[in-house]
Amino acid sequence: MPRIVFHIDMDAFFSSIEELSNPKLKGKPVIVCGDPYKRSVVSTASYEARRFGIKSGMPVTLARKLCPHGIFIRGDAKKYVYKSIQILKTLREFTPFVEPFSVDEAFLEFEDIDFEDAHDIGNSIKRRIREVHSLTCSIGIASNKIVAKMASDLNKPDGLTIIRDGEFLKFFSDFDVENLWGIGPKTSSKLKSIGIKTIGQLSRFSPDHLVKMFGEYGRNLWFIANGIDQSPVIPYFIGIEPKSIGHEYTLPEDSSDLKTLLSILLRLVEQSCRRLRQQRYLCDTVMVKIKTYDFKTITRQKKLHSPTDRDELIFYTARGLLIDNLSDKMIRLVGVSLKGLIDADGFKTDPIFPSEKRMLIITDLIDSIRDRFGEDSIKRCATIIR
Ligand code: TTP
Ligand code: MG
Repeated sequence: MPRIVFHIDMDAFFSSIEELSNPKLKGKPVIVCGDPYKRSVVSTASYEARRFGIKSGMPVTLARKLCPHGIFIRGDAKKYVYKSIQILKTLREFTPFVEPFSVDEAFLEFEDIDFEDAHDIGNSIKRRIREVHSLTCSIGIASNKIVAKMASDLNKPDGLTIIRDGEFLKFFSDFDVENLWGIGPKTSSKLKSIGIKTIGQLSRFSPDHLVKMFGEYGRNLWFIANGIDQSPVIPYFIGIEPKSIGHEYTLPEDSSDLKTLLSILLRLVEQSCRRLRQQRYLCDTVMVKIKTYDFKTITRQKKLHSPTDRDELIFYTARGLLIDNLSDKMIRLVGVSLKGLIDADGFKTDPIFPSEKRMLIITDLIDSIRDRFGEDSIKRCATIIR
């Protein structure tokens, strides 16, 4: 029997969890965002709020205009990740082949079942998630990941969509190419420039021609447009290694004041390094992200002399990257990402120079004060913006 793949996507995940914590929110236009009183963006919105045009990624100021009676809630990542892990446990009751895909998505794979069985299993999963977690999800079922993923989006919320072999184009032929999973705005506009607007048109286009245009990726495009995909479902759960650790910050007001920007950068470095140490990693590359007032983003990275988890060393590199890449444009957002993570255990060496020793003692002290009294209990003067 061919394999059958399920894609599970929770409905309005963050806002549904908020409704669980406060049942009075049920049926109301709930909008989960960063700090609702500062300049932040919408993470997600309940389906009631979406009727007013609220979308993920939209600035909160615009969301307030579209939905003035909306209930704006500051998101709580820890709560959502906790729930996400609990849901994965429930999914594992059905098969060990569960691949967590994002905070609210997972792929499941079954062998030795047909689409009739898959339909029943899909309904059982929905029932079980409702029973255990009081949440709804949408499920797509197909014989591969790409088609299952696209199917789960077809009947949201609380949907169950099965796309059997050979039916992909029946469902998606008239969809815009940009709806194909994995296709970004650049690829879709390049396709449109040669007259390929729909998935159906792309599926009929010559794969060789696509290879000429896009290299080997062109052949993939053709496969995807025909609903062909052989990527495996990779089950994993514990010990997921992060690829990077980072933080970013949208300024309350655009600024080009170097002191302010460096102060923000230092705080971001501190936050990132603290997570690095908590998770017992060192990093060997620092990346800085700068978004200017006109939403143009640049990222620049630099490899360190040796792997570290020390605020000062990482800030020194991050500061250089920031200063070298500032123009006269006002800045909207600054971000820091620490990459090339390696296990700190077994790599760390004791500092030789007194200045290094001092740095180590101070960082450890700050960490222990924060562990005991909270993240904001102690601050470097340089991170306080006046
Ligand atoms: P999604 O599954 O894309 O959205 P959703 O679960 O809220 O709604 P849907 O019913 O359409 O699936 O993303 C899952 C969560 O990830 C979402 O609840 C909030 C978060 N998220 C962001 O924080 N920013 C974003 O831009 C997006 C798309 C999601
Ligand atoms: Mg979702």
